[in-house]
Amino acid sequence: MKITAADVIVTSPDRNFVTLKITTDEGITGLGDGTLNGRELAVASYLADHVVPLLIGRDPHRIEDTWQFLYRSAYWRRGPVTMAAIAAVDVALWDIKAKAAGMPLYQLLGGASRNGIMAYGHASGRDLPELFDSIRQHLEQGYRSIRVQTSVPGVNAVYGVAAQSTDGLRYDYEPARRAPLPAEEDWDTRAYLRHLPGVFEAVRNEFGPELPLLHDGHHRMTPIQAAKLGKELEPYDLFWLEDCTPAENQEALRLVRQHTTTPLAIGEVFNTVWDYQTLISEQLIDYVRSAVTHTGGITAMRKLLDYAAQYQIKSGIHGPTDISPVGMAAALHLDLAIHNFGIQEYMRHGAATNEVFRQSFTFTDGYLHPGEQPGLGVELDEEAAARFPYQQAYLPFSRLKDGTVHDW
Ligand code: KDG
Ligand code: MG
Repeated sequence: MKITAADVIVTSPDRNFVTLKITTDEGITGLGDGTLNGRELAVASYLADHVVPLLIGRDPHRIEDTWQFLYRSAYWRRGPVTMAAIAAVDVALWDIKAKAAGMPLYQLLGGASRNGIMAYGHASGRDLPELFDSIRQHLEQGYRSIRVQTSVPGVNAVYGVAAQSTDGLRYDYEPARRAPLPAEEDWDTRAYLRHLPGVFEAVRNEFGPELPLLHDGHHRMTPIQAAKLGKELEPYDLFWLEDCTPAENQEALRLVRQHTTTPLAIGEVFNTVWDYQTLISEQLIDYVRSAVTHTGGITAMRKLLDYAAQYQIKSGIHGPTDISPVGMAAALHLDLAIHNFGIQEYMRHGAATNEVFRQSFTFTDGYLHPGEQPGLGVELDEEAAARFPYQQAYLPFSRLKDGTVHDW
């Protein structure tokens, strides 16, 4: 089999997505996701200008060789743009291989290790009544694990609180904003640290001890602040505390870990196994948060998660709406196959996205399943995609009260 064409499709149904479609001389096609929120066109150019010419004529079955060739022959290594581009190629090749085999992709990864994939959804509210309503809505939609994000008194706009998006410019389901400039948000870590434990106490009192609860600190704390929060949240038995510090400093997690038994999840902004080397080998985290889309695809994620498994660290694959249905499907096949599965993030895409990307996965009683179609189980409707051209969009950023830029 030979690759005869590779097309980069940028579409913006509910938000921007970058999709690579690889076509072969046997008529089998494969899809890969290369979406990098707020920097989509950089990946589209990396693919179209630098990678597509290298793919034509290659044997699509040589997935490992193609991965190593793209990673090593570029000379310049790692980074979110490069690794998203490699991921798009890798996932499209796995899609082709599985379609050629006539099997759903998870079968090629070793077959199912479980019946379904436990997923968590994003509940949020400006105050407790609104937060409780949001949790109830998620339970009604079938979620059995819930991420809890809340406003902080004195702070106008907080990451993850959907009801605060009142400017009409944000996407429905995530914080990026269709506009020529990023939105500015405010932040006060001390106010957040005072407020959050009380919110979790109230949620536990209302919803009982069994419901798995998660929280995302979104990189905003120093190590000692994160240690304090982790310790104060211990009575509320979190499933995980995510991104408590900006973890490009892996050593910072040693300090957090010394002080708290709250499980820690990190890695949605990482893109290779090297970003986790200290975190995994010293058992400083409990869950790997990388996205298949941002970490070099299934080939690289499988190796990363196998490495994590040696240290009893589990998966918690990134699955917000900026991961396209193609990237989500790739995650679901991997989730089903690996032994050290932990949990899968699942935000719902909007109706327009579901029209562009036809999917075969199911969500029943808290569990996702990728379905039994050969390949990934996702089809791209290119005519529908063409109706939604790219729109410039940015993630917000934060400033402290005195005007200092802070981690968003
Ligand atoms: O593009 C940025 C989002 O993917 C990120 O803000 C979402 O933190 C996030 C999460 O945990 O889903
Ligand atoms: Mg996060």
